[in-house]
Amino acid sequence: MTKGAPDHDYDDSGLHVRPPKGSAAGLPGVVHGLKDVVDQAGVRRGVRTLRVLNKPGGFDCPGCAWPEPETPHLAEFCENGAKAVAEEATLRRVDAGFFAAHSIGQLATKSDYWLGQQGRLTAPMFRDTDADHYRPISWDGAFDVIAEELAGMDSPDRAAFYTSGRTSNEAAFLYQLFARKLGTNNLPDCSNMCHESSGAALNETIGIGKGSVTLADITDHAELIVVVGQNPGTNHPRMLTALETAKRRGARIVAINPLPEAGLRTFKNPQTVRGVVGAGTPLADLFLPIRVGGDLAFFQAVNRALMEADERTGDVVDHAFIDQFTSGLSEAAEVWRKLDPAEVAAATGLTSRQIDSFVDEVISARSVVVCWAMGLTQHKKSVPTIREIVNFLLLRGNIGRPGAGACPVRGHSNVQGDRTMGIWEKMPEAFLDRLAAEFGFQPPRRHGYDTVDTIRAMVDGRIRVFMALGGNFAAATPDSERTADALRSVPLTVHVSTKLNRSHVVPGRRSLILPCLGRTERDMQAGRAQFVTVEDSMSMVHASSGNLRPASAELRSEVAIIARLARRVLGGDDATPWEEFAADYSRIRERISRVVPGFEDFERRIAHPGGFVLPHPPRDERRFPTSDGHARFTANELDVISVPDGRLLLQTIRSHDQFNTTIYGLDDRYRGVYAGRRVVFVNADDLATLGIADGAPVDLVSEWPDGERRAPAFRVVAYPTARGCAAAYYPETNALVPLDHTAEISNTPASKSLIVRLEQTAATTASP
Ligand SMILES: Nc1nc2c(c(=O)[nH]1)N[C@H]1C(S)=C(S)[C@@H](COP(=O)(O)OP(=O)(O)OC[C@H]3O[C@@H](n4cnc5c(=O)[nH]c(N)nc54)[C@H](O)[C@@H]3O)O[C@H]1N2
Ligand SMILES: Nc1nc2c(c(=O)[nH]1)N[C@H]1C(S)=C(S)[C@@H](COP(=O)(O)OP(=O)(O)OC[C@H]3O[C@@H](n4cnc5c(=O)[nH]c(N)nc54)[C@H](O)[C@@H]3O)O[C@H]1N2
Ligand SMILES: [Mo]
Repeated sequence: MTKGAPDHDYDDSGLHVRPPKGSAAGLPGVVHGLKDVVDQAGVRRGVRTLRVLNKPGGFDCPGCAWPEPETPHLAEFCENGAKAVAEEATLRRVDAGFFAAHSIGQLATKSDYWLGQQGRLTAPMFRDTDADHYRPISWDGAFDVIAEELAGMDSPDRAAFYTSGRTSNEAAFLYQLFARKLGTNNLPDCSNMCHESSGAALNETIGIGKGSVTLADITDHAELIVVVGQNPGTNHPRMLTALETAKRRGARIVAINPLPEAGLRTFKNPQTVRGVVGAGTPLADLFLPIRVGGDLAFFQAVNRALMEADERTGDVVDHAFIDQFTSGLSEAAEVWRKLDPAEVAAATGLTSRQIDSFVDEVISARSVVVCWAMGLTQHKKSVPTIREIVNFLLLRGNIGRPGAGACPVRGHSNVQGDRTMGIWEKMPEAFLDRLAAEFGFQPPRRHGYDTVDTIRAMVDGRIRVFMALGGNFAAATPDSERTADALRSVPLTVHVSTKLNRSHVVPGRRSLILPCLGRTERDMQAGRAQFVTVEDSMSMVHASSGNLRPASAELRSEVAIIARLARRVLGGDDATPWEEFAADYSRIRERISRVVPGFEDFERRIAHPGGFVLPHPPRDERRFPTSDGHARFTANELDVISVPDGRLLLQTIRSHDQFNTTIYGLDDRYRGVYAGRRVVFVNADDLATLGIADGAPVDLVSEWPDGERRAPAFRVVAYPTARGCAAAYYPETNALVPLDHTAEISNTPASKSLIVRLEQTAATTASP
């Protein structure tokens, strides 16, 4: 392969660029969403599906984890939720004939977009040792292959069981039980790449790794809502409805982001006449175009300013709250006192005027909610940054009262629930004790591998079986080429999936694809319709049941797959009633109610439309179950990323037409990019300094001690991002992220801070 030549198709030949949009959603949003549904699923199936989306008695949207309001709109979905549904409800099929016609080698040259567009998987498929093609296999045959490989391991830690956050509570609970009965805590999940930094920071400082607000805190109570490191217009569109409600009753909104994202500026609510035909609601009162990675310095500067204001007036800091509920303020304040304004300016790219106007907003607001997502969690210093946001909230007692608190906005629709169910490589001892008591066995106590450690173990030949319950491990993880090689060396990979994706085409030496039901589909077991449960970003647990005919009669539910696999592997002597669990999911919920705190009386409470909320001690009673029983201020040392001359700090983001590694289409309407994805957004002044023209073809190159990494064939787009920064889409850019470039403490790939150089190429190398 020549330098810079694409290793697979790029679908970018028609790429063109227009000015970015100033507002989000409105009628075009709905039209785009509905078009996808009708194209893929047909009119009748599409309408049938969307009617029950996010409604009591219907299914939970397979898109994001934003909560549903108590009284849902007539159509409680958004453009991107509709696209997520269309992907699943599609009438296209990937069947045995498809695999006979396409070798694995051929499929590996296809783009992620192409792979996803082929449709739903229909039958179990098996790649025998180093074979060119997948061939059909029976379900029993597939379970035999897995059982045989697991039986050949010299230690249960030679297996790793990945989970992606669409998995239901019931399936997740069984999956972790199976892994632990087998004897391993190797339960990596997508959360390791997502909100792990939030969990780590919140666990340490407030004693629970989940957000502390409810939807009403945002819609009805908060006086100031800070949206930092998040692009809700694309990734949590229904959040804009909540922000609009807040705005209309007089709340203020501040957006902190290196990019002027459309949804943060004006929202045209498609559910209202005003939003469809009018000018829409302006959302952010203040927009701070911060530099990538500048948030720790920013919040330190703000906290210092709040302390100084308090020294003058005595009423800025909530002394009563701090005295009664917190510890560690003096150590934190010591760091703020030493803060160097020049360093703050370098890190944030903001003027002191801009920082002061934020401080004014904060002092005038009696209650503040801070919302954040991947813009904060995927940096080297993510955990200290989020701890610093907790410092910020604690200073004014902005936690555990109406309209105030921390709101890490989760990604996958049940990623938070999967954690609650035990999908974590280091579940607390108390959980393992209760699991042990309920199921009469000794779960392993040594911590397992997270996502990055799983890949390291693959590289070292320490993994014999890699199983994934959903997701797209090969495309979502960093260091794409090395990770693909690592996956190819694993003796057996197993993917429980709905759609074809990259992970299937960089298979282990033997590999299984096990096709499962999706959220939208009817799940019949033992003649009775089953429902599953999920937990949203605000700890609300509710039921979800699909209504569509399954894409193929051969599909099994995730629960059924795990239960049958567990029985086959653990044998007839295992006392767990796997068959009963598979036949009646209420039997699983009964066990969950005895193992997981907050789920008491689960079956009765889940019958309530809209479900129930899990306990959260800081939110409910200002109780902080930390190591010292207090909400903890932390002293976070500032460490400003220094970017050498001629280099940019690259963040990797989602376009408006994708769900993680699933590419819905090739447009990013809000940012003005059409018919292609290989673009890099750079500030026009930086382009002038670098001597690169808008539209120029470039390779992105990142430099590391173990060598360079290259993502070839991009086009430069002059864009109003913060100076010194750049942005490009994921997963195309994962090749630039070395495995060891991770956040401190959380070990999350730092895929939002990559120092890169743009290397001009003679002409575009996009596919012919
Ligand atoms: N339609 C759709 N919905 C989704 C997803 C999807 O792919 N498509 N993915 C789901 C998942 S799993 C997740 S985790 C969420 C992700 O939701 P987001 O976190 O909104 O997703 P990203 O595209 O990664 O956007 C990161 C945002 O943070 C900003 N940012 C980057 N670096 C910094 C920084 O250093 N400081 C600050 N202040 N801002 C920064 C970027 O400019 C961008 O606006 O969305 C979920 N919902
Ligand atoms: N560079 C960079 N890398 C990133 C990120 C980033 O911002 N930048 N974001 C990270 C984040 S936040 C996340 S969450 C991860 C995402 O990592 P993953 O969760 O592993 O990836 P997804 O793309 O969400 O997975 C999509 C696949 O899930 C399968 N699927 C869909 N629905 C179902 C279902 O109901 N059941 C089953 N069994 N399978 C199903 C389909 O086969 C589909 O191809 O990526 C991470 N990687
Ligand atoms: Mo995520």
